[in-house]
Amino acid sequence: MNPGKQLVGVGAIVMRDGLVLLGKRMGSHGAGTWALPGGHLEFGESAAACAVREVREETGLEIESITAGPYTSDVFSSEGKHYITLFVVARSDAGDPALCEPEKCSGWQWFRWSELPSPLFQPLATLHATGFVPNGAA
Ligand code: 8DG
Ligand code: MG
Repeated sequence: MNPGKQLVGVGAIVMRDGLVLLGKRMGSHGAGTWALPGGHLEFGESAAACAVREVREETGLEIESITAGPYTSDVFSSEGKHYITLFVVARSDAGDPALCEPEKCSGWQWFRWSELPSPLFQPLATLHATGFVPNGAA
């Protein structure tokens, strides 16, 4: 067991024209998988504020109409990590996503929720498998 190692992450489901924004992870656990923009919830931070901050840091995009989504619980056994992921759903209406952290992400792309690429980062795969569909998804 790994007491005290459970962490909270936020995954931002950023929608535009019915599509959702994903980036391919590099250099950390889940390397090579497609993930939502997101990251660790900081002390005292709301999930919505974390989503705004992480999306801005990672893509340069601004998000709005932020609503709370479901959460998932995922154990990454080989890394000994256990994450609770809080998902938020938001919209981004303008601008192209920039590769602000090229050492962490190899590229951003828009996908239909019904045609997500593979492999998916585990928390997103878990969420997708529940049948959850974000509002406004094509
Ligand atoms: P930070 O430490 O700067 O806050 O995070 P980061 O540098 O953006 O690292 P990250 O690996 O992108 O995210 C931190 C953790 O958040 C990641 O190790 C696992 C967790 N996380 C989830 N779900 C999701 C998700 O859907 N997307 C992203 N990007 N991270 C997630 O638990
Ligand atoms: Mg991140």
